[in-house]
Amino acid sequence: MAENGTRAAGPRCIALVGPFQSGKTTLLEAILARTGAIQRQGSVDAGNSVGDGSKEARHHKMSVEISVATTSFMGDDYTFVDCPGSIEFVHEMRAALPAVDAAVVVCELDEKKVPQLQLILRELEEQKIPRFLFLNKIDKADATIHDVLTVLQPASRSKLLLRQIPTFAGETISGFVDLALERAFVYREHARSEVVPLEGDALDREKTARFSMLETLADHDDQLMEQLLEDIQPPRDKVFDDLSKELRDGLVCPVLLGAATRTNGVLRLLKALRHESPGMPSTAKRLGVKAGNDAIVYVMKTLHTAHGGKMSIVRALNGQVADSTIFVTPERDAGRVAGIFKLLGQATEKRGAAQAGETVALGKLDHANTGDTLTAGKQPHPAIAAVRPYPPVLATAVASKERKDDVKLGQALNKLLEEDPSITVEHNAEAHEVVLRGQGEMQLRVATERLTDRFGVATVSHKPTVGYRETIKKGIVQRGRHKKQSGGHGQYGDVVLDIKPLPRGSGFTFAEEIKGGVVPRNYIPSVEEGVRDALKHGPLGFPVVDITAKLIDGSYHTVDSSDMAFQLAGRLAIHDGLPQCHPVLLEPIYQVEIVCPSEATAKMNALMSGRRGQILGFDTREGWDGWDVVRVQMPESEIGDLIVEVRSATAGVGSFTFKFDHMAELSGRTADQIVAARKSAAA
Ligand SMILES: Nc1nc2c(ncn2[C@@H]2O[C@H](COP(=O)(O)OP(=O)(O)OP(=O)(O)O)[C@@H](O)[C@H]2O)c(=O)[nH]1
Ligand SMILES: [Mg+2]
Repeated sequence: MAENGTRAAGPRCIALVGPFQSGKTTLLEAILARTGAIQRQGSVDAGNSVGDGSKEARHHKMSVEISVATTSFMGDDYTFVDCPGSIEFVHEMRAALPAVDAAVVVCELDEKKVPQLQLILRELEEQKIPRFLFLNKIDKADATIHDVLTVLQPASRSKLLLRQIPTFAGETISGFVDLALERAFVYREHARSEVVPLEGDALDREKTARFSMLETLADHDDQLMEQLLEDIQPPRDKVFDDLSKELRDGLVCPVLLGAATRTNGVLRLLKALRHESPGMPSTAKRLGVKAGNDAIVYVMKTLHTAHGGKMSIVRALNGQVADSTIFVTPERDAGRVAGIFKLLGQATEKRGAAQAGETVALGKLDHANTGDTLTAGKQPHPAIAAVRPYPPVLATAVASKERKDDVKLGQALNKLLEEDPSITVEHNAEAHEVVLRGQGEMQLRVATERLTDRFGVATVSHKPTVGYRETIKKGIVQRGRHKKQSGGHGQYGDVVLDIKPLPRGSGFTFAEEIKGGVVPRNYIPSVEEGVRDALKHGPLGFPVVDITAKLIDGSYHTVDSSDMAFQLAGRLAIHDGLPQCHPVLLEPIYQVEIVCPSEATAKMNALMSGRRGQILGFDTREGWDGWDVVRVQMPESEIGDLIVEVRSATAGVGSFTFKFDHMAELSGRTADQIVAARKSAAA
């Protein structure tokens, strides 16, 4: 896999990323049509595109997972990884990115989408992935197109470099000039653009734009800088060399133009990828892959298909992956490959061994997970990346519609988590709930759809139970006597408890001070058991905390007393005593840390006060120019759908993390409503 001049050879893997709905899946379709992998260019709107082939993606007309398709162009294989743009599915992109050679960031000239673009570019910048911008939907653009760099530059840390400028027929864009080639093209729908003479006004504009492109390149090339200063035209090869070198080093991000729906600008994009994007050797270096004979692959995605079982979409980073290869990770055996497949979206085609650089699906690697670095042989290669999902921000409780599916639901959830590691499942034993946590409403909706469509378990969802508690404000000394005389053997247990409130966070403590054996020692644990049991549902209906109960007195009967009778006596004392102790509701308060662009900070402030939030402070966000951190304390019940509002106030980019802080007393109308709701649910 020698590098040919500056051009990389061999298979390439390219991510298509970008803000929501910018046209990534349409661009993939256009690329596949242009390179002959498909006969006709389908569309997302018509529901016949190669990407977004899953039932859920078709249904929502948006990408909800990566789509992977391999095609060939001028003798090389290219695998494109079409990533969802929605922030809720960002983990799909983040997990796939480490193994790609470069990314094409599909964007629009829309100021509102710049913060989203910034987030995505940030991810690429941090992972050091060379990137092109593809300014899509050029068919809808008008003369304001001249502002491209002014609008988009703030999103990028590296310098944007305009590679092409549009040419006009009246008000509409009819073609473009490629500034590196110095050649003018006129777009033709679904066909190659036509070369036309570069003359007149277009030539003048080309000269100016080309000069500023060269200036940008010269920032990192002194020799070019001298040539520019001395008015020497640099040779075209030199310009191309600089373009690819500076792209690969992440110093510049070239901007290309096009319209995916019309296949415009697609061939130029492919040529730029062919000439400028790095290939496996550079990517292996970036990832620190230690070359040897063993096959090394990185798992970009895990799928459970209806017919093929588990599939791991991998990029081969080194060596050759043959069928039946046994893989290991640094922690465990990953399994034996059963089938190697070429992917074209949902379509799979069995194929032979995969070489380094190729992106394929491997069948039945039972213990391989997304993000794993797998090695054939006994010496596991260290993980090339560790992409941890963002902490979840929204939760929903799910249950199988029919009891008989409970076991099946458990299995389905395991598969779901394998497919989407940015979802977590928690079993709330107290509320008998299975709580799914994830990145947003749509992701959780898609997750429940998958449970039904892919894994065959119909489910119902509801809001997860908030962890309310209750406690008491004053103490009492309370007797509990259980006495029954029903024919033969009777039941007798009698206790006196000294019940007192404890400071917040103390939980429950049981003590005893029995003198003279009025309650025999062997019954004392039963009293405690009864008390603990009664505390599970206090007078308000919630678990009781922060109290102590001390057994101070009681009596027994030599024949009729039993463990059961003393348990009941303990329960009775609590049951009768607590309502007189001024019970109060406790609600969980969380420490919430919101990150948002500074212009949204004031809105956050208002949002927080509307949700009983207490602002603790503001700060600038470290390492993030123009972003703030807002620290708030907020009740758990108010965090429920907070993310929805945070996103709508921040063009989708704001987010937060939260952790439990303390329990706080809650009284008044809100408390009454919560207690009433609990009572009616229990009835
Ligand atoms: N006018 C115009 N519309 C386009 C173009 N490319 C895509 N679209 C439309 O934009 C919408 C979104 O296209 P998609 O390809 O699904 O966008 P995406 O970036 O894959 O969306 P997500 O994956 O959900 O983020 C669709 O209605 C497309 O038809 C284009 O070049 N011009
Ligand atoms: Mg898409």
